[in-house]
Amino acid sequence: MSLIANHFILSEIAKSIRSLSIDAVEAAGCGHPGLPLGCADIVAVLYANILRQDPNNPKWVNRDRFVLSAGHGSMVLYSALHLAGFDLSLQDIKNFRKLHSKTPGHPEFRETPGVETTTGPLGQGVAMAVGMALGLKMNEARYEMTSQGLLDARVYVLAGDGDLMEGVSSEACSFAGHLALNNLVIIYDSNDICLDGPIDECFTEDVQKRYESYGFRVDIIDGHSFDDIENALKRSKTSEKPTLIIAKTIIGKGAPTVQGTSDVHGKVLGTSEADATKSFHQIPSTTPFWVSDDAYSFFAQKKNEQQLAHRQWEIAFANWSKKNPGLATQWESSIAHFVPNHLLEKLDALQIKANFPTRQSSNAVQQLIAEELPQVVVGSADLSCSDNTLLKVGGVVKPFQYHGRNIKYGVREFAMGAISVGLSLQGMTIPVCGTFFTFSDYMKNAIRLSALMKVKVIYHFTHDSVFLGEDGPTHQPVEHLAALRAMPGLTVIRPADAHEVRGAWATALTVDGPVALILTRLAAPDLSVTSSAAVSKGGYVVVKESRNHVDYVLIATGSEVDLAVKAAADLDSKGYSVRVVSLPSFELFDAQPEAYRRDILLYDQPVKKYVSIEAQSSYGWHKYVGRDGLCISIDHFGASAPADVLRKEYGFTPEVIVDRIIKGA
Ligand SMILES: Cc1ncc(C[n+]2csc(CCOP(=O)(O)OP(=O)(O)O)c2C)c(N)n1
Repeated sequence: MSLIANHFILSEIAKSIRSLSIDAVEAAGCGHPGLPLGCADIVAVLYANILRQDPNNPKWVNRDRFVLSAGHGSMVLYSALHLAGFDLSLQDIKNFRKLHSKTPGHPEFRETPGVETTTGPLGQGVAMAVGMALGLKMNEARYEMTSQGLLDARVYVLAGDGDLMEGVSSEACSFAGHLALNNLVIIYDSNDICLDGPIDECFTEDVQKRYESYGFRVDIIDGHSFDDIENALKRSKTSEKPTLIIAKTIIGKGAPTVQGTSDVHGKVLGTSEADATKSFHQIPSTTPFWVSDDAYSFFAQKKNEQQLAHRQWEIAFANWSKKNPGLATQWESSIAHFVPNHLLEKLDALQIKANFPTRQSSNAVQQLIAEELPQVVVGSADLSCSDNTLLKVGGVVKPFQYHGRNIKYGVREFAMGAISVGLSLQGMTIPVCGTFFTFSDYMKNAIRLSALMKVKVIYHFTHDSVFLGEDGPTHQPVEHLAALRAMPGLTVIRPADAHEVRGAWATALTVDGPVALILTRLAAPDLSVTSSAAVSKGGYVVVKESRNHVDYVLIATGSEVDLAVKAAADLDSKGYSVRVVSLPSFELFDAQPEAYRRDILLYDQPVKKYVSIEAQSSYGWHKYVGRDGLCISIDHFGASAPADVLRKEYGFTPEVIVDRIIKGA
């Protein structure tokens, strides 16, 4: 029989959350008191009576996840984590919003035990939670645990009006409803207020009907009634559908002059309003950062109980492991993100048809990886037959049949990105997701969150230049490589041929954090000079100069390496000495020792001209070619025409390139 907080204890917990939130925001001189004051009752019920967690082991794989999608209300989460006994001290609470604190302005993954994901960009918390819920379902099916309760954790989200207004949550919830993810519960803090004022000025749809049409079960409750909250959360456990609980709350509850208005959303209360709010909630105002002793002692007991439950799970898991040694080994390797050496060796030996476009070589590589690594799951935003992400193994993930390895996200790129981040955060999956490179813009902020959190997602972007042809400029990426290369923490790899594709995948599996593979739909001749192993260094010599001096260093990526090699041969025949460098990844190359980089790019000897050749924007290339270098690039939108016509139009032929190099402009 588990320990249940009664109304008295729940109100002591809610008071403590409000007290800590008021004082932390006052001490920081900034922050968002409105949400914590409005949602303290909901969060009290969740942490006291609903969530199955072990604060001593915040990474326990079968823990319930709580995602504060409305990340601006971070103090409600920090207060709850402190009370529940996570490693977050009162001093940490006092350091709210200070440099290097465990309590940054918005929750940040890896900074605070118990914070499941970084949130703040509204809507994405909901979408990442969908990914976590899907990850739990997929792994429960993969490890045949459906009837055993060993991976039956649930995902709870607290979302505000802003989250539900954002398109990404609509995409993700439409998808969650389709897949019947009944382990997902979204609590909607429906307080009728957003940052700029009342929501009836901008958001008047019927949310209940919308979510019902997605396939959710919807409850409407009083978000300040402990019974309503608890009953709705309990009802969600028996639903065959995901649940939306519309909780009617008062933003800034108890703040006498600002409650129920946008003035309490994101401004400090000030001393007299803070005191009056405390007095309304019967919080002693003489003790700053007051916490109820009853709340502390309830959670102290609860923590022991939670630890025991976790230990019992470990015993049951050990029994399961004995009976299922093969699956147990897979389980451990999935959690450890282990990539066996023999896979890398097999990858290196994989024979790929000559002249395959890199998107197709990549598909051949994926089949091998998927056979060896069951944790790899692949999905596409309705382009799998074109971005070449379909796996032969495993089938498609379907409602109530989650064992598939292919996820059909439909045309929902942003949600695909955020759901993939959630899949990765669940901890047992390496998600791969694909679309045309130009639509990476739709996913951009999800990619950014994966980079910020350093979580592994492999983005599979194809149709990587204007030379995709007739679809025209809407589909032709131009500024996209520069934009992704500018993102800290993301490794961008644009391989030139099948050898480099193999190397790109080996790196994608082993390097820390997210990776974007940039691939072409055009035939990529087997250059035979490129190398799988060298990709991990980001750049290497593919054609060595034929004389003792060097006139030109040509640096190219992807499909333009072939062009560079051809141009170099022509220049050589005209008496010039030329080196060609393939540079599939700026990030990997920049991480090499300086001596290596100087050696590859010949920075210590006189070179007449450095030339970059890449069918995208020149932005960023001058760091390699220098101010006087020549960038053969596409710095304008493309056009609808066959690829060969565009090549001539934009001067991407060996003849024009050679001519420009000799002229130096
Ligand atoms: C994508 C995104 N756009 C804008 C913001 C800035 N912002 C933070 S909170 C907020 C208002 C959200 O309103 P609501 O969800 O109702 O929160 P409440 O006022 O109830 O706290 C806005 C616009 C953001 N964090 N993320």
